[in-house]
Amino acid sequence: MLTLYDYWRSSAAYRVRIALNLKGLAYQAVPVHLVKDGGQQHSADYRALNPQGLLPLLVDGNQRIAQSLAILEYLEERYPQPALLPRDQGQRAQIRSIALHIACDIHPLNNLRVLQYLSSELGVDAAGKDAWYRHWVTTGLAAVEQGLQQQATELSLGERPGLLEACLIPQVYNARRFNCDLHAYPRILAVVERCNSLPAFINAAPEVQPDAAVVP
Ligand SMILES: N[C@@H](CCC(=O)N[C@@H](CS)C(=O)NCC(=O)O)C(=O)O
Repeated sequence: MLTLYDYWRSSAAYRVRIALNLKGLAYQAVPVHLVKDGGQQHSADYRALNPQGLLPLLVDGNQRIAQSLAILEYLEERYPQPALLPRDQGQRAQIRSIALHIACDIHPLNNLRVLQYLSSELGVDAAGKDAWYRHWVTTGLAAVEQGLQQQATELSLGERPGLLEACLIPQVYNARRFNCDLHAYPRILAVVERCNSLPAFINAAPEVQPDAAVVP
């Protein structure tokens, strides 16, 4: 049985939940509350498992893997079918390029600890933090929109979503949570609408996770 250290609102963990569902892999979720108790990701117990102090963390037998993109690539190699990436090398590189843009260039700028640092250490007020958030998310999604326009099909695997959508849908969920205006990104919105009607995405959505009842 696979074990995922998870938090309902973690978009990086949400990527992994989608990928596990797309592959039809059963897993046990262990909730780590990112806010309660000052953030359970900082606890000694969790740090012993993942010194990075971030979610998600996947455990598969004696493998313990942090970093969502490393986890997605591991799942793809270990459980190849159904695939999250196309066979064509060039297409694979294009998809990784967009996924890495989301995971390395957009998401880190709006991560919880970065937002907390802005307010607690640099004295940025709530409006300033929201402006920061929206600036980096919309700038980043503009590049994603252009990348998607160059794709021959709406979904990255033709009729199926894969690794690209596993990264994109959580990022858009975050953007909506912070009221970012997404009207300039029709291709992204079309992909989100299609994916959010599929069971793999419906079942990975933050609001339906068992720990979602525990606020905030
Ligand atoms: N690059 C990492 C990012 C992981 C990450 O930032 N996770 C967030 C949740 S989405 C987290 O654990 N934040 C805790 C914190 O900021 O203290 C990945 O893709 O897994």
